[in-house]
Amino acid sequence: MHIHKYEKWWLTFGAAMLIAFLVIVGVSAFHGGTHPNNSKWTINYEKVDEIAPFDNPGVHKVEGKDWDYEVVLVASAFSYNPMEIEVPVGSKVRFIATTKDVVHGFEVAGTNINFMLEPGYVSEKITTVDKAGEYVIVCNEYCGTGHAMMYSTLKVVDTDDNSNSH
Ligand SMILES: [Cu+2]
Repeated sequence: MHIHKYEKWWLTFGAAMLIAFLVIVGVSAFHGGTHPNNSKWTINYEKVDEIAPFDNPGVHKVEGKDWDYEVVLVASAFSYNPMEIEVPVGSKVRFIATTKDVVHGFEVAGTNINFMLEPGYVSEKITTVDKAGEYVIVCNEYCGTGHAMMYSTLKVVDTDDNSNSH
């Protein structure tokens, strides 16, 4: 069977792109830790304020768990509660988040912390914050007229306990 030269180039290009995309997806999933949320935890989105732990949003230090801090976060048009999150560098943090109204995003810019917040579902992520700094948290799901104003801040701070560099 004769295959035209250009056809061969095109087949090679197509196969190479397929391999490249699979490598990118594989590296981001298994090395970068990018996975879809399993969304097994559901909630009545009309009663978020009354249901634990969302009746007490904020940053909570916890004992006897596999993580050091729990960040309970409630999104609603067009803000996050809490407005600002502060955790010490090196701590293991469990983010627990949901929305009271429409779909919102929760992306900590420059990290792989990035959830979609869907009404009726709780999104979770356990991660270690190992780089000090101030990160902007943005809503990356268009949620209405105030969408562009919807942001928050994650401060990963160097505390006296674990700063031994100076
Ligand atoms: Cu938004």
